[in-house]
This record gives sequence, structure tokens and C-alpha cells, in this order.
Amino acid sequence: MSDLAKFGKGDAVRGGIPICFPQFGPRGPLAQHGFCRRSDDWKITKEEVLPNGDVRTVLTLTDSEETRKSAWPHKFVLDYEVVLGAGTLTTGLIFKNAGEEDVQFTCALHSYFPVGDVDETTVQGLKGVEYEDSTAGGKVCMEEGEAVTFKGEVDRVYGPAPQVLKVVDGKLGRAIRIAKDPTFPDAVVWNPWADKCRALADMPDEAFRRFVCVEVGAVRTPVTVPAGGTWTARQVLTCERA
Ligand code: TA6
Repeated sequence: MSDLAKFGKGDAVRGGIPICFPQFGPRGPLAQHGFCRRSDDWKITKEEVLPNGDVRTVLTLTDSEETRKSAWPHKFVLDYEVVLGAGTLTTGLIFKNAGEEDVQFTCALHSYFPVGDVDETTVQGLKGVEYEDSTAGGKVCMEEGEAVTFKGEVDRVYGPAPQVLKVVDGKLGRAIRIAKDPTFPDAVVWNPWADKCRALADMPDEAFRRFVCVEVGAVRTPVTVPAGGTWTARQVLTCERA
């Protein structure tokens, strides 16, 4: 969480796991990353302890007069599920198409992962995966390395990417393991570096040194859900000694 994160009505919170839905980034007619991450209409609809002792909370967002007037006017129910287990955090989206026609969306869980020092951090598991380089106008490239390193701004949409990725933190001696469902085929890797970070009002100038974003999602190819259909995608986060 950024020390300068804003929590006002309609603010996009700089940190945690923002929900980019029904549009990732500028890939469509809506505002950057869609309306869900800014919505104040999320309701807690379930809180339970599962038989294995894990704690599960579900927050739900449905279409509203405001969303129905947007450039994505569909009837929907979106559940955001959070399960806190013994050493695991699972977060996922369950989308229900409540309308009469197919709907399409792009989406991601825009996870901000704290690291000891970005200079000693790598993202592993992407060797041989194609990516769109957003710092080079979306140029399509191939990841040649075992580890993605950070020597400047990195903003890449990888996909289709393997189900398990790791943020390996050399400074803190740990690795954050990200296991994603196949329904999240893609992974975005982002660090704004110094100039972009300085331009973010809700982030201290040096904060880029202490986080990387690895965002599981469906970005390169939109998801299509038929009328009455459901779509589910989750990530399981664990932390292990590196
Ligand atoms: O992380 C991918 C990305 O699309 C980057 O291009 C950058 O814009 C980032 O999201 C943050 O977006 P935001 O609208 O939260 O400033």
C-alpha cells in the first residue's frame, strides 16, 4: 500500500490488489482499468469459516444505473472472493452474465507486492513467453531470460503465461509464489521506475524501489461469457524462503 494512497469516493487505491474490470488499462472505451476498482457499491455478501479453518469473505458488485449508462452497459453480478488460509491468500473473481446476450471483458488482479529492493528482485517463470511491451508502443517481444529484472520502467503484458510465477526477493530472502487459474491466461509485470513514479501523486517518489506488480488476468484476449453464463478465475498467493 502506498503511503499516499487515497481512499475517497471513486478513488483508485494505490496498493493492495485493485480489481481491473471490465477493462484492463486503456484497452477499450472505459476509463483506465474500468469502473470496478473505483466503485463504492461493493457489498460484503458472505463471511464464513470453511471446514479446513480457512476464512472466506465474498464482496459483490452488480450493475447499477451508473454502469448501465456506461460504455459497458451489461447486467452482471461480480463476486470478489478472498480466502485467508494457513500461509495462503486466495483472491478470485466469479462473474455472472445476468443479461440476455454475450458479454466481453478484459480484467486483471493488479497485485502490488512489497519487496526489499527492486534492484535485487526478479520475476521468474516467464522464459519463452511472448509479451507486449507497453513502454515500446505494445511491441510484441519474446522473453528470453529465466528472470525478468528491473533496471528501468517495466510494463509488459505476458501471455499466455504459465500457471505458476514467482517474485523472488533477494533482499528479504523470500519468494512470493503466484499460482493462477488457466482462466487468467496472462500476467502483467509493472514497475514505473523513477520518472513515472514521480508523476504519480499517490505514490512517494522513491516508492518504486519497494514494490513490483505482477497482475494475473485476461488481457491479450477478451473473455466472452454467454447470456446466463459464469466465468471464474483465481490466484493463490504464498510466501516461501527464497
Ligand atoms: O500495471 C499495468 C498498468 O496498466 C501500467 O501501464 C500502469 O498504468 C499501471 O497499470 C497503473 O495504472 P493506474 O491507472 O493505477 O495508475
